Amino acid sequence: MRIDALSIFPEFYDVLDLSLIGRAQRDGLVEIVRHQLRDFTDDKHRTVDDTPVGGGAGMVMKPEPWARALEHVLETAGSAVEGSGDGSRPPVLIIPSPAGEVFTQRTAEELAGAEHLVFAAGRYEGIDQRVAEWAGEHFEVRPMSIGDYVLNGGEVAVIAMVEAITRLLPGVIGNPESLTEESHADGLLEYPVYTKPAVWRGRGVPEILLSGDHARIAEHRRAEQLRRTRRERPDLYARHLVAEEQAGRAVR
Ligand code: 6GU
Repeated sequence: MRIDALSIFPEFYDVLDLSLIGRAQRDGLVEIVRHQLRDFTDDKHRTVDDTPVGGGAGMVMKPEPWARALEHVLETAGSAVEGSGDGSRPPVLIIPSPAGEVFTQRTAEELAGAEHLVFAAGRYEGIDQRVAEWAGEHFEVRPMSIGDYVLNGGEVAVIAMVEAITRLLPGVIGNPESLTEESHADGLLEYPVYTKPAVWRGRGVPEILLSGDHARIAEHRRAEQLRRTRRERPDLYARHLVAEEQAGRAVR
């Protein structure tokens, strides 16, 4: 997979060189190319923002540097991305925005199947709307939010999305079983986990986990998943009940 990440603060993306994603890059499983948006300006002050047309607070990102930066990505990635050039899918352009579609585990799974992702992190009050319209001629454009709160810019959201997507790529995570057992993999939250010692500061682990009875342990964990999801995420729990009913399974 090829990822291009654009920003006026590309240094934010340095954290992607750490830990599992850092190793995935060194192993050639994913190539992450960072770009400084200001390199695509042509004035002395490398200006990327301007006042909003129609008035209002704050500043808006000018369209031309974004178009030039994205054209540069299309040119440089054209040869680097497998199967690009003719007949293949256009790159996906993800524009982080609190006004976007909410990014979920399902989105991460979908995007993990893409060949080429481009992340355009804006600052200020956002990017001139015409950039997304223009980009639709060259990219599959996806405005994306990572939740119902406001960040100062898209960079932290890009890091979250890149991590959620790349950890799903084959070979990034050593034990792929951990992907199927984790929260959200099956629409439920993960069960609580424990390690040794069996009693710590007067608190024991659930007795059944020490029994060696794998069927009963699985049953216990499933019940814990349901209990936790019902308590912490009634929205997910309601969806789960509907899905179980539709699958014709009895619901406790
Ligand atoms: Cl993707 N960007 C910004 N600036 N704020 C956000 C967000 C994205 N998702 C939630 N809040």
